[in-house]
Amino acid sequence: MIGYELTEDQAMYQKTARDFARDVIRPAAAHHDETGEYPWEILQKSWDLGLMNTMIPEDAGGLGLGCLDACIIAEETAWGCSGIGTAIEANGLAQAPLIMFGTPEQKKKFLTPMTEELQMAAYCVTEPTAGSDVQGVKTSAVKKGDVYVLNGQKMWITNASKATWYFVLAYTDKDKGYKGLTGFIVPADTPGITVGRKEQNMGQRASDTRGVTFENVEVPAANVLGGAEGTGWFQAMGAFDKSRPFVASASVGVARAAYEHAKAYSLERTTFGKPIAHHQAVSFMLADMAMNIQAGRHLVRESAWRHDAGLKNTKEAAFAKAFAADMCNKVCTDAVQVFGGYGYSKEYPVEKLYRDSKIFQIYEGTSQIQRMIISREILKEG
Ligand code: CS8
Ligand code: FAD
Repeated sequence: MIGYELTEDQAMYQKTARDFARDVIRPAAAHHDETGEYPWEILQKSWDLGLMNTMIPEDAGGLGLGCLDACIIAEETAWGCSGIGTAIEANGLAQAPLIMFGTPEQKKKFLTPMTEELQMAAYCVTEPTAGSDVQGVKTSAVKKGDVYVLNGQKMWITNASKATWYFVLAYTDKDKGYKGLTGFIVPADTPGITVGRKEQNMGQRASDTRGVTFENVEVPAANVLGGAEGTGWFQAMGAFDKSRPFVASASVGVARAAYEHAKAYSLERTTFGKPIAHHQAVSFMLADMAMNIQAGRHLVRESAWRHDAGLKNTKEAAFAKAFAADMCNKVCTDAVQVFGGYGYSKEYPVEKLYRDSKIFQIYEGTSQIQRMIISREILKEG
């Protein structure tokens, strides 16, 4: 049976998130875009409403919501401002390896406090010389007695300077290839950690992106995620199967915002004696936007549904991520087009959405890498 209706609970999360995005996030979006100021107050309100950390399991004190629920919320939050949305969703990404692979003790130690007060976390995988090629990371962890000593440099880390703890991927045995990678939970105040300057990004400027350096950082063996060396690769990749659907959903939210602005403007702006919405070239742009946003949303929901059902969703998560990111970029470009000269101005909302959209084709695996994943998965199917 296929059902497209949201459950009562999902409709409630959607409404809560939609109202919050309209009343709290959107009015503050331009300020955070201009200043790059981290949106602490908004995050606190979002935490108070239960819109953050939604997938923390009930036995660790959380709501234990599914990936589909998180996607429904992420679309709304990103509709309000995807820079603020990314700050929120980065917690979901950092928590994903712990939720999926952490021991009960690790979940209690690092996830439960996030249900008791506002805390941020970060997922530290990318390095200055290795982004798409995760096996190319150089960070190492050497066991010395009861601790591992971490050395290396991570780059482009969302929430880096705000996080209480990091998920860090490091080699414990380089000779074993990806089977020599281990995941660590590292408290951010551990001596030897240095956080870099805030990157001045093109879009999503409310979000905090920085490098993080680990210099002889001692991490207790108890913080090896899942308790076993050599399982980090599967933790890092498994996390993407959970996070790519909600990142894709954020792209749908940004595209929806751009479409709504374009549609409203096209009904107000007149040329040649009629609203531009009634010129077919414009109305077809709007039609394509509406159609592709809906297609993206369906891919998001199917990929998240599979994850929640315990089915492998690597291919579907990549479908959703690639399609929604590319779709969002096209919709935002066309929204600028519909606005004409005004679309190019910072005084009008679509300029920000256009800048914000670009990162969706880069982070969480580029659009090229998603196609690489899809092609591998479909060829395996025979
Ligand atoms: O390198 C992998 C990859 O995913 N690259 C992209 C990296 C990426 O997405 N980075 C994002 C960083 S986080 C971020 O940007 C955050 S944005 C800010 C927050 C936003 C709000 C949340 C790759 C390209 C998929 C794989 O590379 P390869 O080195 O070629 O490895 P493979 O040969 O494909 O795989 C090796 C083995 O691992 C198995 N595998 C691969 N993927 C999976 C998943 N689940 C389980 N197992 C997996 N997903 C694969 O089958 C191989 O197994 P074999 O038995 O060896 O055949
Ligand atoms: P590269 O891997 O060097 O790729 C450069 C170009 O080559 C891309 O177009 C890519 O698609 C293409 N390319 C590479 N290999 C292939 C191939 N085999 N076939 C075809 N094309 C290829 N990382 C984290 O770990 N945690 C975070 O929280 C995080 N947040 C981020 C926030 C922002 C704002 C940004 C910009 C990045 C963030 N990242 C994060 C890193 C992000 O995931 C990487 O930037 C991304 O995966 C690409 O890696 P790269 O920048 O090294 O590009």
